[in-house]
Amino acid sequence: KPIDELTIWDDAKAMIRKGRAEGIETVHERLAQQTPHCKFCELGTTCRNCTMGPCRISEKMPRGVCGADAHVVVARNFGRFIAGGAAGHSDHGRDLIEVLEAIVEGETGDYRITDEAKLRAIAAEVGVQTEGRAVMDVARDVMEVFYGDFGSRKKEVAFLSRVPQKRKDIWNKLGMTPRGVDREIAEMMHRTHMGCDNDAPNTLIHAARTALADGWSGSMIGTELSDVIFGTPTPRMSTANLGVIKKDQVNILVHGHNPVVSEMILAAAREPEMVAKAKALGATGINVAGLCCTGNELLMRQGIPMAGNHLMTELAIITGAVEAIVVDYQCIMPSLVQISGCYHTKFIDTAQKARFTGGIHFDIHPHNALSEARKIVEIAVNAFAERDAPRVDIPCEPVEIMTGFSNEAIIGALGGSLDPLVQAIASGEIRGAVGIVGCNNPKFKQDSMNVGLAKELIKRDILVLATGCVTTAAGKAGLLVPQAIDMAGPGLKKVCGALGIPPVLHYGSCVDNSRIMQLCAALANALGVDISDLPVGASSPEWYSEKAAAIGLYAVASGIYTHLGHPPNILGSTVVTDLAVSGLEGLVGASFFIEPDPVKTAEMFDIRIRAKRKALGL
Ligand code: BF8
Repeated sequence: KPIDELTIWDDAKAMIRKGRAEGIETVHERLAQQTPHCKFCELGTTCRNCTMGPCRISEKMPRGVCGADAHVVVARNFGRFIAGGAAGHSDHGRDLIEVLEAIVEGETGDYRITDEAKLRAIAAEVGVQTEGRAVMDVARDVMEVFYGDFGSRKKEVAFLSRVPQKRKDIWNKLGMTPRGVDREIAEMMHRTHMGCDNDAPNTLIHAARTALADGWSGSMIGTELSDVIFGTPTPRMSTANLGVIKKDQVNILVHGHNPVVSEMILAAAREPEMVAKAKALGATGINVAGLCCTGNELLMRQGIPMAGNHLMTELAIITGAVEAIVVDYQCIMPSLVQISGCYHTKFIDTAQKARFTGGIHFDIHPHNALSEARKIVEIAVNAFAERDAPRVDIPCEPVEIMTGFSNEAIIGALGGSLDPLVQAIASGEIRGAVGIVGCNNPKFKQDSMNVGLAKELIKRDILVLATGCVTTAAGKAGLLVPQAIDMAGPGLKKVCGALGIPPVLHYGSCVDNSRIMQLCAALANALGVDISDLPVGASSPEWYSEKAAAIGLYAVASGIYTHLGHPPNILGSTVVTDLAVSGLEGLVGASFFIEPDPVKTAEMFDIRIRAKRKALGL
């Protein structure tokens, strides 16, 4: 494809061009090699769950060797897809519980409880006594409650305390109430073993329950404990695009998802002795910049600059100015090892569960995190001396962005309660809100949908909350600064202008979609309605990952009308597809819709929001 069709960004185009000139293969070349894809796999009608197969279902061969039809096969595949996403987010959440345990047990001096007030607030929500108790005692009990969420002994996960009763009643009736994170994921694997759940709708109900365990437990625990340990985000300014990589500095990119390691890298890079070492080698300092969601985590809490989203990760290295890329897990293309090898860049992996052949491995745990982080930063500093200066090309100047919109920060800005927001929605100045979340996918012109949809929605006085890889897209497009109100409709312009905030709010990483769920639940509770009654929506325009599918499904199951820019691999089953795009509406009060055009998508949200407002009497 011509480069202009691959991305909307000049910095990306420049680096794709440079990569091609230097003979470096990226995701775009590999997609071309893999196209056309297997039609059976695209439709979801291949089954590899046993060795009587593998089977492919078609009109000519309507049943697999075991007798499963297309509906069963598609539902099984989709169920496992969701389980993969829920497992990723939730295992991330578990890692935060383990850090909390290390703090409580005195096994680490590198991490601490930074936001005690938030810890106590969460404790109260999940039924832990707080009054008159020492912080470590409260933390220990919270830890036990959250570990319990991963087990099999509960009827429902702890944060269902946040969910409106009407929604919980729906889940109970449908058998969709999430009981335990690991339990739902394991049961999904069990149900999709040959000879178990051979009724597609029944499998999908459990897929929704598995996704809900992610959204209302695994991810939510990840967000909330990250705030407790590293601080609850507050609004601050930062910068984004490849211009955040600095020619005269030691550049370290942190990539992945969990702040547990990247926070330590940042702390080590800020130590004066480390900066002095960098200066001794001729650099002016050490620059830690973010990619993807671990970038979002550090952007939200520490304001580090964002080098890029998913499709920028390879391109960032092609600048030739990256000394080290330090990764934890998820969304890290294995190709980054090869591309790093084309430069002086050190590729460093840090998690036993996410190792990369050819990477430098550090086994990081709560008890050794900062000392290992120092070694990593030292490797990066020393690599500065190996940089090949003539190959360095940083293609642009960074743009400003505003970040740090936690619910606590929003409520603070509103004067202590959600009432002003409720009033702005009631008056129609803010007609509704849509969370735009998720990824890049090389099948889309990079960020064309992410940015296009955000612009269309704010024009219509619909507030946008951005997380994950949409963040950098919105930021690069100038949507994450207060001046972006000039692109918004009159009502949104007035409200955001008065508060000094952008019409597109950065709400965090992908696990932080739990912040959006919490906000929706709080709004519904404030109005005495269900989440499905609110004038809100969710969208993942350029999604690619299992995690994004899990997010979409927990949003729908929570009652939020949800857009996807392209369908999951379910079109081989009319039962599954019909349920996803219409049948779920009758069950949970929301469904998916698939639409590749941003203007048409905005129109669909507009219609939905109008209907919801009318039903609320607004
Ligand atoms: O969890 S948005 S490409 S980085 S999956 Fe991955 Fe998608 Fe980016 Fe964050 Ni979320």
